Amino acid sequence: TDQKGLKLVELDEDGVDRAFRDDILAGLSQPQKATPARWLYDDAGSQLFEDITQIPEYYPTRAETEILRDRGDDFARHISPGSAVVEFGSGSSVKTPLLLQAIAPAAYVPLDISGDFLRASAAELSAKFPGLPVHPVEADFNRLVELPAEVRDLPKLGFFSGSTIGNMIAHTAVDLLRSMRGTLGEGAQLLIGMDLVKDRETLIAAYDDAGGVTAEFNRNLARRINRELDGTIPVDKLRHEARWNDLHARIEMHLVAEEAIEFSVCGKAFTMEEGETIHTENSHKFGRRSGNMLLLAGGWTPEERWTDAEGRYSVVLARA
Ligand code: AVI
Repeated sequence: TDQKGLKLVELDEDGVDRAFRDDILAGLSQPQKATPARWLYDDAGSQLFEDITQIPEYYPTRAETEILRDRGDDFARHISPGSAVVEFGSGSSVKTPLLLQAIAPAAYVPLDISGDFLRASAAELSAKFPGLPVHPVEADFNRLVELPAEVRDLPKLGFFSGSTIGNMIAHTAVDLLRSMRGTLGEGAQLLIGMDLVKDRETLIAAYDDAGGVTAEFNRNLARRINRELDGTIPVDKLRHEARWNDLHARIEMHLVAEEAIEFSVCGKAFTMEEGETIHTENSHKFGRRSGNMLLLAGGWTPEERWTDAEGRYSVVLARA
């Protein structure tokens, strides 16, 4: 559920999601066609992402879960007792309980823009932790969020898992970190998952699995454009590609035209030459220093850091 809630839907007369249409038309009009990653997560895309978290090559979910499972004692030692856990996103049914179990918080506050996911996962957690006050807040956490009065005087622990921060370019990530700081207040702590730079083969395999699930996840965007924006993209002529961009330390997902194609979206004509791509996602990977630098730029001082046994993934504790 890491980022699928991040959409504010405003429909025009034809029932078209305006923000989606504007982003896609603008993105396809650039010399390097590029679309914001958030549009990958319609219902089908969200399900495909859930499937990705289970595939053998996609290590981040398993590595992060391992850390959350094994480092409970460390969390309990370093996180202020009696904190309110404020989760950015609706929470995962596996990872969130591991954290809550480890630190026995005073309250749990999931923040999500999608009320349905939010209520469903809040209900699930309430059932799992009967004594824990749960206060879901329907809000866009990219902006300042007013926390419920019940938790205002408690120490705060922000929780942002899944390395979703890696899907943002640095200035967007810094904006989000600063908003989180504003929402949680000075002195708050943040527990954040950050995927690590590693050998190219492991990274490419994680984003181009042999079973083709990630390819379907990527191509689903083109299908969604065809369905929702009256598009004529020949999806079968677009090949999924995962690229390592070393300058930016990120995996990029692209849809590559296998031959020259023409199509329209909302009545607007587009062409792609053979080999031309639509850049659909960035997934930045961090080193210890680059991860720390990003947090510092966002107003958070790193305090502790844990990695999985294979050193593929990190969970960082920082303080505002
Ligand atoms: C949600 N996000 C952290 C995933 C990632 O690893 O960047 C999205 C993803 N894209 C392809 N595979 C997974």
